[in-house]
Amino acid sequence: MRSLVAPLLAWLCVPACGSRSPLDPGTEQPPPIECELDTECGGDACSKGRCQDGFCEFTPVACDDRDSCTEDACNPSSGCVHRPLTVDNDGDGHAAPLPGYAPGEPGACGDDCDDTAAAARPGGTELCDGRDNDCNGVVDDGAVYRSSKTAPVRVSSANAERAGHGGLIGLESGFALTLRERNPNVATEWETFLKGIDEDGALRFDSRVSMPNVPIDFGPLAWSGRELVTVWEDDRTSGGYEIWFARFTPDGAKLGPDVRVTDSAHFSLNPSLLYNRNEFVMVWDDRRDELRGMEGSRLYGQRISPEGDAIGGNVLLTPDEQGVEYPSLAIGAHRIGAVYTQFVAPAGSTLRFRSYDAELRPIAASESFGSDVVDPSVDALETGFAVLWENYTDGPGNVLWGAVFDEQANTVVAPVALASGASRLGSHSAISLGDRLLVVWSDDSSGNYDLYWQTFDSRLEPIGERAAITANPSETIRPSLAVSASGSVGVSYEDFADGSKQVYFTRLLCE
Ligand SMILES: [Ca+2]
Ligand SMILES: [Ca+2]
Ligand SMILES: [Ca+2]
Ligand SMILES: [Ca+2]
Repeated sequence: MRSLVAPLLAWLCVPACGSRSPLDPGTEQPPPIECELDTECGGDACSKGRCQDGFCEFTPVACDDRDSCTEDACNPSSGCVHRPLTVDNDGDGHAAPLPGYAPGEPGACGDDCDDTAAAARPGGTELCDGRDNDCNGVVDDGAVYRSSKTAPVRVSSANAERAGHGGLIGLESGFALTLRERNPNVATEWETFLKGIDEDGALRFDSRVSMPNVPIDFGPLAWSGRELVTVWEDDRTSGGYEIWFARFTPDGAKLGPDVRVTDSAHFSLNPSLLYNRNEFVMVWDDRRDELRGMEGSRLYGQRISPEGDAIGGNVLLTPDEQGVEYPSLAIGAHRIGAVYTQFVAPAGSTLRFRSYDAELRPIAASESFGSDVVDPSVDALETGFAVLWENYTDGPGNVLWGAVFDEQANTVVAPVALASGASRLGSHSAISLGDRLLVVWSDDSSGNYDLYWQTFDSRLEPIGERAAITANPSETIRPSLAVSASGSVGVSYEDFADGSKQVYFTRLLCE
């Protein structure tokens, strides 16, 4: 009986085991091994041999550990290997959840709500440190903030003719931000820097983002717990702007060369960046499809591993829409939320919210809403994704709007004015604390643009009164917010107080 098995298997394999022809020696099974004793059959740690009816029979070792959070495999020399599907990057004893799972929910294989910080883990004690230390979904539970009484610090270089800033992010020690500066002694119009500052704004490091004489734009920042990433657009290649990124240590040392994300026949612009608990996600607007008759830009995305390697290729995120720009991203409990502008005739620039899974597959989309929309942002709250935006018609509007959508893109809070009353309101930034949203914006209610801040609950109801961050005679615009490990909220912004546009830093203190 046994002698029939091997030839029978070989015959069964002809149609079933690949595309090679039956004559291809690659499809032949090894000839049966004749034996009298089990010891003649050998085998290894993954396949036990025994002698049965005069021929060796091999039985694969079952490596199923019945744990859905491990990948079962067999090593011929050492035997079964059960590799955990999730890892504990910050070493606090709790792994990050699998992509698409909320921390600690069934199937998540991890319950660390923030695997970039050992100070945040289930069972931790809440501190005023910008982290959700006890993983209850709320950052710095119950903390209140007050404006710092110390004078703002200029962050842009003393010799910069003018400067602007991109991203701001909190680190274990202080903050990092991206700036571009115009220096009269340098050939390129702009140079872009990654600067590290301490809690008081004093310079810790000053690194160039890209090589000299590559005219690049500043971009957003993300932090994996080990490395900083910034992504930007530049036109060093012919044929239009492309998306690039670079990685840095928390001390500002650049890790490897610039990495090109797009190879698009047309402009790729306005990248947004997110650390999606396990990997980086970049989304930008791209005009590559105009050459195929599509009008206007569409959104594309790219996943990047923590080590800086591409995961798959560029992904088209808005297949049914054209004329979309200015994406902003946030990570919710299960989904990535994205908001972007969409040009719709005759309404003009409207907004759309979409959710995606961890592989950037679209889950749900809102209807278009708003009119004359500019400067959209999104942050994840316990109630859903808070979308904020402004208006621009013939000039800046005078309202900062907000709305909340759930992960299925249903409206949780309909559009509501978060700030109004000035004649012009020009820019904003927000950070989520889980159950509340800290918002800073620039308006001219003092007679010129100054910065104001206010906290809103997760239904966008105001908590307390608005308060001024700046009160000076110069125009103060474009705030960015980030929270540091000391719990203070860093505010970087642009101001003309020195006679040209420069970048400054101040902070709100956590109590
Ligand atoms: Ca962890
Ligand atoms: Ca953690
Ligand atoms: Ca908490
Ligand atoms: Ca905390």
